Amino acid sequence: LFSAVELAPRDPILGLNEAFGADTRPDKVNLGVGVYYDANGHVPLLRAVREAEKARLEAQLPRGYLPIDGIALYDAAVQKLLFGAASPLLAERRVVTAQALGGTGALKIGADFLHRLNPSVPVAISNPSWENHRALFEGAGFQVVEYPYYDAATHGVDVEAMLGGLAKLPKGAIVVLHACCHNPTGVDLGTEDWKRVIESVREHGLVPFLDIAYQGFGDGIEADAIAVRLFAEARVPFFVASSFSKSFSLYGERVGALSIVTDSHDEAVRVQSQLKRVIRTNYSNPPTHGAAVVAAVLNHDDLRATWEAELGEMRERIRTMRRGLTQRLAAHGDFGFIEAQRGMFSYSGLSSAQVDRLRAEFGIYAVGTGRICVAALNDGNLDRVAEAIARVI
Ligand code: PLP
Ligand code: TYF
Repeated sequence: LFSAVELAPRDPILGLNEAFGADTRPDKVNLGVGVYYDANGHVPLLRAVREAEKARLEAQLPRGYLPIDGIALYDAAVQKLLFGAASPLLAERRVVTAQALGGTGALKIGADFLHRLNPSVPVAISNPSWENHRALFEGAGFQVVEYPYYDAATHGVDVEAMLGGLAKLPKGAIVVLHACCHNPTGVDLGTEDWKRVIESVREHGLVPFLDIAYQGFGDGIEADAIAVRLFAEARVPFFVASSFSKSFSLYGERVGALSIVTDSHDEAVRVQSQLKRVIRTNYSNPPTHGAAVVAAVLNHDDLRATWEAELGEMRERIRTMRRGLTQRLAAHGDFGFIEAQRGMFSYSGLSSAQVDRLRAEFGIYAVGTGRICVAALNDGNLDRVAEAIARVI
């Protein structure tokens, strides 16, 4: 049975983690995987999460199955975070939300559902995009193509090229859009750019699939939802995969959601029934703990205020590290783009050979494309990282 099975390539990012773990140098630094580390280099356990967990533990609840689409209070809280509490879409009950296994699980059930609707359309992802986007949509049976996005010369988005790429897609094509804090480049569309993208999506009959894995890491919870809010106003059907892995530091608990915006409540009821079928045949129903914690925090004023403050601290710390790296590299060129980029990542411009040298000579791990996770920098490693980068460029 297995004699002809070939060895699969390692995930380029998660594979780096394994190499980092095996490195015995005490001053090694992992700028590879997209995880937020605190000032002491640890993955934080947020105070809001700790308090909600304590209450849950004390309540000694039974462990029955959840509904197929998860905890209703959680799904409702996700909707308010994404669309805004006062959104007419929610009042009109046009949004279907299902708890999912992280942002990845949300993308996957969305992809499976879309494939049942129309398997022959292509899925367009940004060039470049998160490594898993292509593999995930190909795995769901779609052909995956790219639309232009990053402009290395300006360290920004080439909006004209992007719009040109979207205009070439066939009607019904699915367009995966990073709603904020683009992974891997750290460069986002501005509000006016989003409006043009939405016009193009409408004009060419495309199906937008927003991926929002870093809400709160750019400018704030509300500000980072701008793309979702603009699409909501545009009266087009769209998908949103959201994740609390980063914003609640709950990576391993697999807490995310898929939201589908439909034209009417009647449509929403039918879409929900089909989405539940997709979920049932994948994993039956989602796990309880992470979503229960998130729901408790989001639905409790004090806990929510604590979480918002903690998320703000994470956002600010990343900004401070961006500024610090830009300043330390100033003698070697204009690295102002690192400070201007948003979210956890920066496309540093380092070549694959320079990244190799960083790892071999300095024990500093980055993705081969030059992506660095700024959220892994701290006062203890910033000087060393800046000096090493200066040496290899
Ligand atoms: N989408 C993007 C753009 C990401 O960077 C990530 C990161 O992990 C995900 C989705 C998946 O999130 P999760 O870990 O919740 O599955
Ligand atoms: O881009 C990152 O580093 C994060 C974590 O297959 C990640 O999104 C990376 C690869 C992967 C799953 C998660």
